Amino acid sequence: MKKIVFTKVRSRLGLLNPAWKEKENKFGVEEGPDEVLSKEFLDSFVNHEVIEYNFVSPKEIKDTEHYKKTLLNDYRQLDKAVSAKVSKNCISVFVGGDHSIAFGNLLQTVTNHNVETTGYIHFDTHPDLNSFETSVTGNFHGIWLRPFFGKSGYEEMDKMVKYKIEPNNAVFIGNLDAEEAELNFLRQNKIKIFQVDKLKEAKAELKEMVEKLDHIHISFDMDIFNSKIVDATTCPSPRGLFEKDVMPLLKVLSYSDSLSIDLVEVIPNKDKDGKVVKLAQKILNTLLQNV
Ligand SMILES: [Mn+2]
Repeated sequence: MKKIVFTKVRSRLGLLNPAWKEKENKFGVEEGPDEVLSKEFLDSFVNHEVIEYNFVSPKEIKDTEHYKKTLLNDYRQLDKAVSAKVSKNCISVFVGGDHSIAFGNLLQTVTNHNVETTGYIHFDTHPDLNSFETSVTGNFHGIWLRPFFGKSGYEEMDKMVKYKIEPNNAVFIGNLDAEEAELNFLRQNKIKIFQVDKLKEAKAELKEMVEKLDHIHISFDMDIFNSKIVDATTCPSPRGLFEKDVMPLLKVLSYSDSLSIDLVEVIPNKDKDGKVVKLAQKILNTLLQNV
């Protein structure tokens, strides 16, 4: 049985300013990891280990330069802590926090696995592919993925990413709500996007990837779901998907021999009846059912 290393990243550092299309800052996404990875949930996995890491609060940030330096420093520290425990043969699961914490896990993936035979599956309403130049908000939660495909506009950060993901091995799933610069970047790199009307095709594509590739990294943002079922998240999505759309795809992915997973953007203090936390746990359980 493979060891699962769960990393709790208590962070909302990806949200320096109110999120895109949101009027004000929301607080509490940094409390997501402790609710999703409750003791009861963790105890159901026999062979597991837990790493905990707290990021600097955005309240401490003075200006853009300070923001970039703080991000760099936090990700270097996090990388040190995680590298000591995660290897090629483990399943690394990062739970956030805002989506940018996934930078730390994907860094592990491209370092520990051969990128030529690694697939990247992004479940999200947003592509997170802005650069520091094109981002309207300047928030790293909309930029973090860019260095894995191109340049983010912050060289030091880009240098941390030693191997890029093959655009051919990347798939985006969700009813995208994206900025023009991000859509252009996706088009230029010919990255496949599957919205709700193409989920049959998505399932076939994921099946092929599971068979063909040695490793699959799944980055799962809870805002892929319709705001009717998930509103306890930073950017609720009125056009988002439902459980019946997403679960069959996760089942297919659970058959991969080697996985790494991010689960992000749960805000417990807005989740009055605990439904969103339960759904987040169900997603992890579905992906990890064959471990
Ligand atoms: Mn998102």
